[in-house]
Parts: sequence; structure tokens; C-alpha cells
Amino acid sequence: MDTKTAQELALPVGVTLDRFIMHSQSAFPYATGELSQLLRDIALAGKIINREINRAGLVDIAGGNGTENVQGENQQKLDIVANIRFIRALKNGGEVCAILSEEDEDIIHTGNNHGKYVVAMDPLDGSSNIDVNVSIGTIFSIYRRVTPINGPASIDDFLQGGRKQVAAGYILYGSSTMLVYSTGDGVNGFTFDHSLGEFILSHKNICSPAKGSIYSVNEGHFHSYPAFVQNYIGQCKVKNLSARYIGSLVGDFHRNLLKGGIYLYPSTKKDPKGKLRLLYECYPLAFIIEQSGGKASDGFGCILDIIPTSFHQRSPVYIGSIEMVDAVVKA
Ligand code: P6P
Repeated sequence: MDTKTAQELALPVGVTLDRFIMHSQSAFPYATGELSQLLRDIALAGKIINREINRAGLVDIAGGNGTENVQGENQQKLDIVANIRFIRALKNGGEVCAILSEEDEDIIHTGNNHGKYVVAMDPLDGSSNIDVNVSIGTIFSIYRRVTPINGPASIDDFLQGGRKQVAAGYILYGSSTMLVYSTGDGVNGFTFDHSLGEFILSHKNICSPAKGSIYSVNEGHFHSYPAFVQNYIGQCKVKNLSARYIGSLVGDFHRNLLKGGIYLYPSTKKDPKGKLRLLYECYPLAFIIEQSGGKASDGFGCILDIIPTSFHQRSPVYIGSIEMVDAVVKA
């Protein structure tokens, strides 16, 4: 059976996410719709979180929860809310047999042992920015399970490696709310239309500019960075590049994806393995950036080629325009 070409499948800006998903699925004759439904479940959870975030200042769900997550970080109330909402949406959707969340030590078994997929996620990254109204985001990574259908998921389903992801993306809760994802055939962005309650295709086939004039790094840690990073930052200043760092990974990543630029979170004395988590921050964003023509490195090789060993392991990350990432590693 012939598969439709990307051109035949190209849909105009303005179609709904649901229409886009169904059209994309028709390119894969053997697709049986589970991944499509899973993407819809994620979009639904994103709509719900969007609603919670938009009223955070009005109801008592902003601020700290007084608890710590598995990372030892102070949890915000919305971290908990987002985690619960995504777990519930994925459980009810039925396509996911297990979830790995930044907020939980171990995998969460959904009871859907017939589900073909597992999801690793950071339900709400950058949540400390909620109280000051800075953009925050959800990051997700999807794998087909390797354990037998109808049995329980295991760690093996989550430690397959970045190149085994079947889809990945993020939801950016910013001046508008956007869902950006890829299933391995390019990157597309959907903007949430509140009046319709729908994500609408707004950014077709997003391509990462080969270079840009923005670098995103916390220069407060400068003296703790490796020499090659210090050299690179020095070069950025000599070239009069623009320093843009909002302390929220998804916001910094998305701006650099569209305009060209690089985000750096190197290893530091405090975080010798880097701060960002491989499975549900680095891998999914590396999948997106490679699908858009950019690059993601840990300073030694591609992020997607790192062999994972534990759920919450961290990695240094240099991600964005390919020429800028290449320049860091050579700096
Ligand atoms: P720092 C938020 O905690 C986060 O994981 C990313 O969203 C953000 O880019 C980074 O950490 C900020 O870390 O050390 O610069 O405050």
C-alpha cells in the first residue's frame, strides 16, 4: 500500500490538532490509532493545566507546597496539580501502561497493561516562575513498550535510549499556550484557541535556523563552568550576541527554536552531571531539535545517543542551532 507523501498530507495552517493527527495517521496504513489517541490525551491534560495556571493568582494553587520532589526540589502547588492531571488523563486515555514523572521516584503503573506505550514527563518545568508570571512548560517523551503486552511495564520500557522515542514534545504556557511535538516526521506547533477550546495548527514544519544571535545560559554560574563553556560564552560576548535566559527551559528552548540560538546548561560544581534530567527533559527536546534540523549535545556526543542507566539521571546539555552547538563543543 503506498503511503501518502508529506506534501499530500500537508495541511493548511488553521486546522485543528485532531484533524492534523488523523491526517498524519493516514500516512501510516498500519497505524491503529493508539498513538493518535495518546497525543489527544496529552493535549487534553495541557488544556486542563492551562486553565489551572491561568487562574493560579486567583485561587490557592500558586506558591510552594511545602514538600520536596524526588530531586529534593521544593514542589510548587501547581507541580502537584499538573502531575495529578497528566497521570489521570493518561490513565483514563487507556493507551499508556506506565508513566515516569519528575515528581515521582518510581514509575507509575496505570493499570492499562494492554497499553502499547509508556510516557516520561516533566509535568511542569520551571514552576518556580509561576508566582512571577513567567512562561512555564510541560515536556513529554513517548516510547513503545518493550515488555510484553498485558503484562506490567518495567524499567526496560523507559531505558531504551533517546533514539527509540516514537514521539516527543512540549506544551508552553506563555503569552499563548502552544503544543509543539514531533512523531519523527518534522515538528509542528499548535496554538490554543480559548474561544474554541482547540489547539490550532499555527507553526507548520518548524525548522531550526542553522545559527542565531541568542545564547541562553545562567552566567551566575560562569566560574563553575568547564573552560570550553567559559571560552564559548566569551566568544558570544565578542560577537555581541544577545543574552536571553528566563530560567524556564521550555520558554528559552522555544524562543531559540523559532529564532535561532543556543541553550546551555553545563556541568557545574553543584551539579557535576548537569542539572537537567535526561529522560524527560534532554531526550524529548533533543528529539524535537533534531527533527527541526538543530542539534543537542552533552559536550561529548549527541544527547540522543547517551545510553540511559537510571530514571532521573542528569546530563549537561547544549541545544539549539546546529552551527552554534558545534561551536561550543569546539570552543
Ligand atoms: P538555574 C527550572 O528549574 C529548570 O529546570 C529549567 O526550566 C531552567 O532552565 C533551569 O532549571 C534554571 O536553572 O540554575 O539557572 O536557576
